[in-house]
Amino acid sequence: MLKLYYSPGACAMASHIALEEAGADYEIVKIDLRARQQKTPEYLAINPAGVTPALATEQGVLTENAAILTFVAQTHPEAKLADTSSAFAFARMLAFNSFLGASLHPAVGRALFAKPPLESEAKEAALEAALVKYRLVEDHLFQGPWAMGEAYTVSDGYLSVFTRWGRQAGFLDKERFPKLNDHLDRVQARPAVQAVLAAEGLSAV
Ligand SMILES: N[C@@H](CCC(=O)N[C@@H](CS)C(=O)NCC(=O)O)C(=O)O
Repeated sequence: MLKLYYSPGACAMASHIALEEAGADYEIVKIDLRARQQKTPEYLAINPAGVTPALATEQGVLTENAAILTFVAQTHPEAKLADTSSAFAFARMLAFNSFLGASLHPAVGRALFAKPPLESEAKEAALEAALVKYRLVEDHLFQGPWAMGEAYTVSDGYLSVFTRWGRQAGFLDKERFPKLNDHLDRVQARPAVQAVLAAEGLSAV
């Protein structure tokens, strides 16, 4: 059975949503980031990077949401969580997921979770940088009605992690980011996502 190491509401929720949407046989193990459980020798033996998510599989441990999402989509083709109709369509989804992991996530993470927290001008600059990334998704990368077009894919759950953070922090204005807000509402309404929220002890935002 697959085992997902996650922290509630953190980026591992993308992998959690994918597993649930796929109907995968999996269990979850909570890692308390505030208690620094991600830095314990036990967890570092699973993921030496000391971050969540990590997915223990029969072949070994996978880290990085972008890789876990690809693995889940490819090992559960019946769930149709990725467009595999052409190399281009599949690569375009990887490009979107890579942008989320390598560009949007670090920008939003810096604005919201920098330690020590950013102050005044540095905080404003970080927020502005995060908004530039959200704007890129809203105006260019998001295809609609789902992130990658007509069909729901693993990219949708991944994107929703960061739009949840933005909405919770009060900077994902509905008038400035109508597509992202509508998308988040539709993702959070999905039965699989509601099951994930309940399992992580969270509510829709
Ligand atoms: N690129 C990685 C990022 C993983 C990551 O930064 N996870 C955060 C939670 S969103 C974490 O575990 N942080 C704990 C720490 O840095 O100590 C991925 O997408 O899997």
